Amino acid sequence: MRLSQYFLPLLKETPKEAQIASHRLMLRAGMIQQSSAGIYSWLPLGKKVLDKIEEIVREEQNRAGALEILMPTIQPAELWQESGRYDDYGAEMLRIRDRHDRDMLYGPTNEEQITDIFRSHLRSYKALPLNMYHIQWKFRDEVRPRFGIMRGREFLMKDAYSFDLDADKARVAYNKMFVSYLKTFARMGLTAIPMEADTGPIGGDMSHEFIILAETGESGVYFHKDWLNTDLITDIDYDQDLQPVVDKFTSLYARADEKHDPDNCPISAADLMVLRGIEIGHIFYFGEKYSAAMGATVSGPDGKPVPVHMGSYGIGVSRLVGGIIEASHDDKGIIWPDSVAPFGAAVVNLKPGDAVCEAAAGDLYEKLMKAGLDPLLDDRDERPGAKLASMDLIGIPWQIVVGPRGMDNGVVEVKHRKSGETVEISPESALNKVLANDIA
Ligand code: P5A
Repeated sequence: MRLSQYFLPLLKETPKEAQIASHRLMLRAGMIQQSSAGIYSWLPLGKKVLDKIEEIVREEQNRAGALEILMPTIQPAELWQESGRYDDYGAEMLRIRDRHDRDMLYGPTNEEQITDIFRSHLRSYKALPLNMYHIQWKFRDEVRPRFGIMRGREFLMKDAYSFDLDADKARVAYNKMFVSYLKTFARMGLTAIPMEADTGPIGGDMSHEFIILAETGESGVYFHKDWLNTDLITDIDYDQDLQPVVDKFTSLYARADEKHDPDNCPISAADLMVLRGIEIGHIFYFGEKYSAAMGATVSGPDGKPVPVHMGSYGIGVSRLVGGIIEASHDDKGIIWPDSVAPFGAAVVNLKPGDAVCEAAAGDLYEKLMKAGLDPLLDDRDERPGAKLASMDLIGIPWQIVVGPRGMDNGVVEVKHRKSGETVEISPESALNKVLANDIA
């Protein structure tokens, strides 16, 4: 992408309304624009990152055996009256009436909708296990939308729903999602700690929140200090018994604040960390709560109908954009992990119009593009300092800077955003270094 042909409305001033780094940086980097309280447009750079995160989530859901579907944003009130949540959900639910005076709502979550799909088609335990998910916008009329997309009113969620014959089998489904979440977040460079949590309006008796640590996080968290040295999950065989893996992760103390009882804490004060964090995912087992209320039954091996056991599993896809920035930035701007970076590399031409610089920058840009790195070419007519600062701000992992002085000596400058490493080498060596992701 040539920056001169892109839409990247960078802000020079720090926006006053933004209280935390991720919100500030997303506005300054031209990623989002507020439409109304807690509701945002995603501009090209922001949309690119959002899509990359969504794709990692999708790949890992598919790998764990979940099937992608797409349910609507607008749901009929009847379904929620059946489950009893239409009244319970209160003012957080955006209620709508259509032209036929039918009560509708903008979905804050989809347990009822998926239960309705299940009961319309499935009658036998032989169709189980089944796990279906979608990645869809939600609306919750939050009392205090804040921190930009972090606590929005409209936000993108991945929500999966599992169906099993009994509690033991539902546990297998829960474990698959538990482990796949650790893998999903690790791919984004995040260490997410699963914490025992309350179930709130979703219901049920078992749940874990996945929390990344951040000073500006909204959740208080209590956990064993060894969590800070836990290995990230890499490869998983979903056909094996995952209980030992889950046990390994849950044996180490970790509680969301509402579940932590200081008088009955099993670990010593010396081992206990008390910090703040951001909830990026939340999984629930609620058994027959919705299936019993809505008549989602299957005939078991003995032919008798039983309500299916269900769980639901959420990831805050749009919140993750902010979460990753909170976890990875410095005073110059964002530092994207490679896996979600909007562009793999930037070529900065310090002197557009100069034949030598243009040829060298253009050549590097073409080669990076051919290699599939999705590069950004900064060909704007701007001060060199401003160009370099904006590349740091938008956090591209590699920058190759082409300037007239370097070209006189046959060199360009290569900078690695995260390590700060800077070297002057030939354009060819620069290309090889970036393609090899060769950090000194
Ligand atoms: C699980 C999937 C649920 O809604 N039903 C379907 C269950 N869980 S949850 O914890 O309420 O939400 C799941 C994740 O969505 C993100 N999230 C938000 N992101 C941005 N703004 C919000 N207002 C918001 N509310 C929830 C969180 O990451 C949460 O873990």
